[in-house]
Amino acid sequence: MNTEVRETIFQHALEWVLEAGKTIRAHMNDPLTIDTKSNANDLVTTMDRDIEAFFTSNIKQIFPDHFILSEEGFGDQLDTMDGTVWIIDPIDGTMNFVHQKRNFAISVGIYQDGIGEIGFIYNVMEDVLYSAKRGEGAYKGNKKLPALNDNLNFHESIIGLNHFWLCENRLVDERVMQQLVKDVRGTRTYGSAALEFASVAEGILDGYLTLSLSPWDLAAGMVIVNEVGGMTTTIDGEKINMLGNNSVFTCNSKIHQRILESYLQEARK
Ligand code: 2AM
Ligand code: CA
Ligand code: CA
Ligand code: CA
Repeated sequence: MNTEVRETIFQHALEWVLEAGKTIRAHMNDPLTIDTKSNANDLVTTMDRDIEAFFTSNIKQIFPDHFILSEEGFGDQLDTMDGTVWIIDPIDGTMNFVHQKRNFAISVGIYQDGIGEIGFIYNVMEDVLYSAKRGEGAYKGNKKLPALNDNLNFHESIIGLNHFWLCENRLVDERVMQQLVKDVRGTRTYGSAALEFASVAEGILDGYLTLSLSPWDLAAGMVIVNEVGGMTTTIDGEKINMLGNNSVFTCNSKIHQRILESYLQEARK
C-alpha cells in the first residue's frame, strides 16, 4: 500500500474510532437492548449494531471501493482478501460492556491484499488507543511501544487464557492446559480478545491463546503485536486465515515455540 494512501486511510479510521468511542461513553447509562446469538451467553446489543453501522456507512461513503468484514452483519460477504479490507469489531468484549461497563474495545484492522497495514484497538472507557502501521511500530496513545522483552524466561511469563480450556472440552486435553498454567508465573482472563492482543503488544501479558476467534477479533491485534516483534499463529503453529475462524496463539517470539511444542501440540485432540 502506497504510504500516502495509507496515511489518508489511517487518519479517517483514527477519527472514526475516537468518535465511536465518544458515542459509546455518552450513552453508557442508557437502557440497553440485549439479544443473544449462538448461545445464551453470546450477547449483542443495539450499541454493537449502531457502532458497526456508523463505521460501514462512513467507509462506504469515503472509500466506496473498499471492502468490510465485520461481526454484526453490516459488512460484505467476502471470499477473498484482495483489495483494501476493513476488518471491524464494533465492540470486542460485549459481555464486559454489558456487565462491567469497562474492559471492552473497538477493534479495526485494515488489510491490503491480505497484508495487515493498519491496526487500532481502542479501550473505550479508559480512553487508551493502541495503534500501528506496518513497518512503523506500534503506539499506546502517543508513546511508541518498545520491542518485546528478548530475555523473557518462560517460567516468568504471564499468559492470557480462558478458563474454559481448563475444563473438560472437545478441542484440547485440559490436563495439559492445567500443566501450562502451573508452569508459567501466572495467567489472566480479560474477556476481550482485542485487549488481550493489546496487552501482549504492551508486554504486560507475554502470550494469549484461545481456541476460536473470528477475523474481527484478531485483525487489528495481529498488526499491533507484529510491530513489537511478537508473533501470531493458530495453536497448531499455522498461519491465520483471515476469512475464517481460527484458534489463536499470539506471543512474545521468545517463548512461542516452547509453548507450541511442549504444550499445545501435546494438548491438541
Ligand atoms: P465479542 O465480545 O466481540 O463477541 C471473549 O472471551 C472474547 O472472545 C471476546 O473477544 C469475544 O468477542 C470473543 N468471542 C469470539 N467468539 C465468541 C462467541 N461465540 N461467544 C462469545 N465470545 C466470543
Ligand atoms: Ca460477539
Ligand atoms: Ca470480538
Ligand atoms: Ca463484537
